[in-house]
Amino acid sequence: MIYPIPQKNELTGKEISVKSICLSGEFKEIAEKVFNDYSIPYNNGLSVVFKYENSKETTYCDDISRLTDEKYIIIANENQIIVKTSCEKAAFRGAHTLAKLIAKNELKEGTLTDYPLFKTRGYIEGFYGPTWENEKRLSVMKLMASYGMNTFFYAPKDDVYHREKWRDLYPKNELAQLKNLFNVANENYLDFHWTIGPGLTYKYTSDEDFKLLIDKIKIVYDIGVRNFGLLLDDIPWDFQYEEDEKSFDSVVDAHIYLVNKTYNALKEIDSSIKLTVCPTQYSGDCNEYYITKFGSNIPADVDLFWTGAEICSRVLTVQEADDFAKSTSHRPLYWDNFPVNDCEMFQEMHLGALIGRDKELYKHCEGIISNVMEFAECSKIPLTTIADYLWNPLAYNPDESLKNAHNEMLGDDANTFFYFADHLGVSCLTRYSSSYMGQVLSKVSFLEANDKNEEALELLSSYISDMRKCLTLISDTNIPLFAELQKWVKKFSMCCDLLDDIYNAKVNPSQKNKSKLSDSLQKYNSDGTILTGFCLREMAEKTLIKM
Ligand code: LTM
Repeated sequence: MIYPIPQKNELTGKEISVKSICLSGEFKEIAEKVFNDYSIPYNNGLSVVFKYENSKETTYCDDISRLTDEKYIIIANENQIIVKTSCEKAAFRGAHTLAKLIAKNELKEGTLTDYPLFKTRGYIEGFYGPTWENEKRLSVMKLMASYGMNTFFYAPKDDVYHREKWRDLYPKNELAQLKNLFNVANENYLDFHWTIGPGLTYKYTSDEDFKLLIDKIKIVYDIGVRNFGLLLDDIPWDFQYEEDEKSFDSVVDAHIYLVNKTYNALKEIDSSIKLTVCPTQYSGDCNEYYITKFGSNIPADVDLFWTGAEICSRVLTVQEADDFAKSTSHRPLYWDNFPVNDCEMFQEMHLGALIGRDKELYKHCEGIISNVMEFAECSKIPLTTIADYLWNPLAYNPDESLKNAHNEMLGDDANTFFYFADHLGVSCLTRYSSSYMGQVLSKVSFLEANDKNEEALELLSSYISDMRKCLTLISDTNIPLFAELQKWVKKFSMCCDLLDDIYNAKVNPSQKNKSKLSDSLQKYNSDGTILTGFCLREMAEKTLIKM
């Protein structure tokens, strides 16, 4: 199985074993770059033609009744493979799929027709906390593009030039970095959106502030960016300046005024500019005064961010998307606050798969943009599942997608890593975690209840040994993913000690072992880092009671 799961995979004939290929056709160069990334030789081998075709077959998706520039068709037989697309972006997508099929030895004769269901699929660096290093940004971009995402929003709350010092221009170096980021996004067919959040200090009645805002946007325009965002989230609900207070009936009127003025100024610079806005009320029931008035009074082609019923929403539903569209005249562009773990979520590590988003949501919204964690490597795991869901929500299976994400990140170590990842599923999407540990510990209790103590101890001991192997693996801070996880690794180490003490207390219920278990339980509980579910504490407490 390859991810994201293609829409119509009818490659069901004879297996085609490919050692190397020979690329030709209009999009040969794009394909070459992709095949390079998968280390598949592309000079002497099976003929693969990346063919330009602008027809209904290559641009129209019947089941969603819309045109797309991301559709591709792979026609494979043992003598030749043809990839038909109408443009570069679609060729890039087709090349990734073909390369994955070849790399996994899954290529067969037949036809594969593929396109995404959600129109806008991406992520936003929009969290509070240390901004991502540029290298990390580039690496996440490449991976997400290979999973079919098409959008990146630049909005780090702690980039001072984005929010706190929005009036200041980027120093030369930082602007050059931004340009590099924009270029890499382009190379990977990701729409790059640069955003600004002036609302902490912006004076709505000030011509000077407006000029500063547009001048700053112009500088980013000059490096090539054409998509902009005006973010008014997490700013005061009352006016900061007397003049504003006198001039506007309410905050929403000032925000509408600013959005329209900005929109008109940007369209004057270049009519192709795209504007996205984040309102100050960005979650709720959709029928509140602010959001209804805001949405109804800004241009129809301005995309409107919405995080759902809550700031970090457990579910995103078709019903709510339709309610939003009815009251704001805009289909929501979801700013999905998963996997982000900033602010009060700082003790959690959100490594689970995306769940709780309706399968049919793609028909009712502009798209989904996921807010990431300050931990870039860690973010890749949930983001990979998000990319899968966004490409093909109808075929999306969270458990299988998560397994693939682990394989993508860890290769052969994925099975060992599982013993740790089992505990990192808690987030706004679910409070349920440690599902495998729960199964093992309840089996241990069951065996004990049936007087099969030896079997119970054997099972516990073998589980502890797997956990210890995992601990050795994840303690290697040379691996970037593990380096980011050290706070949770420390707690995992305490968890292994606690399991050892439970085991020893069961084997020898002495006073010494009792107090050791009691101490390590206390130590484990007093560390605020969130790791295992209740099953571990329950076993420790029950063991103590029995002693
Ligand atoms: O969600 C939005 C629109 N804004 C902020 C984000 O920047 C922040 O990362 C998340 C999660 O804490 N919550 C917000 O309110």
